[in-house]
Amino acid sequence: MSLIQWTDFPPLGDDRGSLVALESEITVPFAIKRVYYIFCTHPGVARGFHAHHNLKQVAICITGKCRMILDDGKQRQEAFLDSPNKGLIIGDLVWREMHDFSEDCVLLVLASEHYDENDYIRNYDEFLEAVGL
Ligand code: T46
Repeated sequence: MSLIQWTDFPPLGDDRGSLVALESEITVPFAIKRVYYIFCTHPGVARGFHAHHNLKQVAICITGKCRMILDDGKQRQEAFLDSPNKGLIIGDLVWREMHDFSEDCVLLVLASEHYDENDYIRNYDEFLEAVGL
């Protein structure tokens, strides 16, 4: 099974320009409790390197691009985020890393839960234990 699952946002633009609507529990497959965005990432910086016990997210590159690695402990796959028209769905207990941010990258993330540092697994060995490997 592929770890890389996308949700597509229908283009609603017209001859004036582009428009995308993100709809909770419709094109975003959960009720959105939190929105955050990552931008002005310094050159060469990689982020993430953790998993979550209970957090579903959709990540959308609004401008620019970055590369996301998802890892379920058995397989490691990568996705290139470079379109405001599609979101990468990231489920529970998936290790994620973000690399190769372009200077103009704005990564918007929609989350199913409020921020909770206790939900993070920031050690890869603990992550493998959590997924039963
Ligand atoms: C994820 C990837 C894709 C908060 O206080 N509230 C928040 O909602 C978030 C997301 C972060 N923070 C604080 C926690 C840290 O002190 O902001 C700081 C940076 O967070 P972190 O190092 O976790 O950032 P990333 O870019 O490594 O990871 C983030 C999300 O935290 C994470 O859930 O899946 O983006």
